[in-house]
Amino acid sequence: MELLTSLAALLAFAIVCLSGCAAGASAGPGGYKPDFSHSAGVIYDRGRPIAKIKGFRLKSVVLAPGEEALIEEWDVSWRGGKGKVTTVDEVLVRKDKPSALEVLIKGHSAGGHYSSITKITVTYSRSLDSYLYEVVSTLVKEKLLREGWDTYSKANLVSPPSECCRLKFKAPHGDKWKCCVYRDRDGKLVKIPFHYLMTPDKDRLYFPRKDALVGYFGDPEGANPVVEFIDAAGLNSYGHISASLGELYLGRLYNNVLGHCSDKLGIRYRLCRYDGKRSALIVKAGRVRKYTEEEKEEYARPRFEPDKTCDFEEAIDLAKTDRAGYWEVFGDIFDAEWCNDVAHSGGRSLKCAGESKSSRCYWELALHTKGYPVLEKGKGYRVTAYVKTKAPDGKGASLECIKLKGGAAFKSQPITGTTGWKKLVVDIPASSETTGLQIRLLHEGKGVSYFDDVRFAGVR
Ligand SMILES: [Ca+2]
Repeated sequence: MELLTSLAALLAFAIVCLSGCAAGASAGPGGYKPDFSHSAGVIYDRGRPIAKIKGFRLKSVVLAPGEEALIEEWDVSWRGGKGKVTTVDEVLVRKDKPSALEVLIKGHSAGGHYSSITKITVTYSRSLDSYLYEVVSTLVKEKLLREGWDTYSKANLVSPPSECCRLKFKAPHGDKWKCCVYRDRDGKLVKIPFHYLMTPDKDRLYFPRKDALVGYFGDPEGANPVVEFIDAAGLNSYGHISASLGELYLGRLYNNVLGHCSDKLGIRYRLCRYDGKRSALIVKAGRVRKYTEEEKEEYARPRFEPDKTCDFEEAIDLAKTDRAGYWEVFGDIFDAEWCNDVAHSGGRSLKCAGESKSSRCYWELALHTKGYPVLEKGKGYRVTAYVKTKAPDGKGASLECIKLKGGAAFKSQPITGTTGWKKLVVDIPASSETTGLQIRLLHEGKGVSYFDDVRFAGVR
């Protein structure tokens, strides 16, 4: 409870200067000296906007003087669960001197079961050459956790919020950074490569209570956003990281099924950015999770790159940053597999099968990977694939391509009956605008289809 007492003291006396402020104040002659100001919900440094305050959110957050915003959206509310703090009671901004600015946001949950006070102190660190957004945030249980006494069921439980911070990064899908790194409970740096699969290395990551960090690293220009934990009282924190989608969540661990928590929870952390040198050391020291053979099999996905013939020989590399697209199966999924003994090229292909005339299953290029082909404006395209079928009954095997804008669908002539390898062709006429393309390898009916060597190419 020590931290909570000190948090209360900090808030009660509205102490402006935390450790970050000390770093800013120590900037000597020749060092950067910030001049923070505030007007109409915007925080400025030397007249340049560095963050916009919208309720519990800070938007377009700049992490170092003169840089572009790295954070698109930073939500400092206690989020998730029925007890989430959604109503803003008060937003106060104060500045006692040019080197520090303080934002105080008070709020409560619907029904008033929980209240929160979040204080963000903005300073500048000369040693990091970064702004420091230091956060002290408390959650207080105001009343009984049940909505009523008459029914004593889990449905009435007003569960405490599960998260206390969410960061959405500006660069979409982690394009700017090589990996995410965090410090685990043993004090070791763990590296999470960026690919688009939601793998176990990205979920429920446990932090030590103090001196933890989590960030996106490896930007050659040295703009690496980092959260440094100072203390987390009662949180048993874990970070729920959704690294591949360019978002980072800081959450707390549920204590038990009843969702009880202490009367007060508190967290203290700061958001800053590390330069290229510091970031490179962290990337080097980080170790990637070792997958078991079972996990490797479970998460294996055939990879796809628009400028190569897709021969279904290789999977997404879980141990490295791999931004290639991949294929997933839909429909009657239990009848589909990545096949190791039938192939048009190499040794592998994708198999779809059906048990009845109405069966339908297909492999589709997963759109959320952003690894799909793009149709340029004014240019025609041809998509081809090879298929081998044992399809005695039903519509057969085909290749289907769907434009992401407008949804126009183009389907090849279906292949029915039992055949050797045949080529499927889809011609896509020139578009009036640039758009992505969804590709499906479709099997309809009773029987089996094998697909291989998908090719996407522009035509004159
Ligand atoms: Ca192959």
